[in-house]
Amino acid sequence: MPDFSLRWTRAVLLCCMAATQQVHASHLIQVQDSAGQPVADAVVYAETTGGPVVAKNANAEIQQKDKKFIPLVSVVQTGTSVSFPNNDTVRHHAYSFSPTKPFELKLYSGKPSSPIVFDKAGTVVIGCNIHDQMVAYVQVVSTPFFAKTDANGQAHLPASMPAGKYTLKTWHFKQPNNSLPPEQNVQIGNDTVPLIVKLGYKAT
Ligand SMILES: [Cu+2]
Repeated sequence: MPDFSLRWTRAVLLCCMAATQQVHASHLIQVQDSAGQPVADAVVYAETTGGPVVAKNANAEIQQKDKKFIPLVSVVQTGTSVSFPNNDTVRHHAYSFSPTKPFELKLYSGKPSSPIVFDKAGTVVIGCNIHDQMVAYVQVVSTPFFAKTDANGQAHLPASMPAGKYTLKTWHFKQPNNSLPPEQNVQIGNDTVPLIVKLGYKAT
């Protein structure tokens, strides 16, 4: 009997290892806050030494529904056009004072005629002039390799991302004011270890 149980354990271990390798777990990022809690809606992005990359013809959307901006957090590459369709029956007035992209979409219903182009990297905080509780965040990044964490604090960088050295940055809307996203040098490859990012502040 002891012999059997040992063999069984080994079989399970081998099985799990094989499954992990198939998903290229090194593209998986796990974000935790200073208390060790998984952080949802964190933006992770990997920059290369090649310098900024601007997106061509990229589009995104931040809708207004039930007096909320959806999604709360977006990550887009520099050069992306973002439309702001109003799917409420009340009118909204979206604006930002953020130096990265100040803009104003004056009181409107339906879809504003032209999108807003986010042409500079940085953080854009968006509000509504009519509804004070409405807020959205856009993190504009100059790399195509980005992702946002799910409810479990996990994000998958694009599987198409070439193996190599990157600077991995992590941004969250609870990041203390006037601080830069923490960064770390990482090697993206085909190894089985997920990258863990630990933020220096409490985000949950
Ligand atoms: Cu509004």
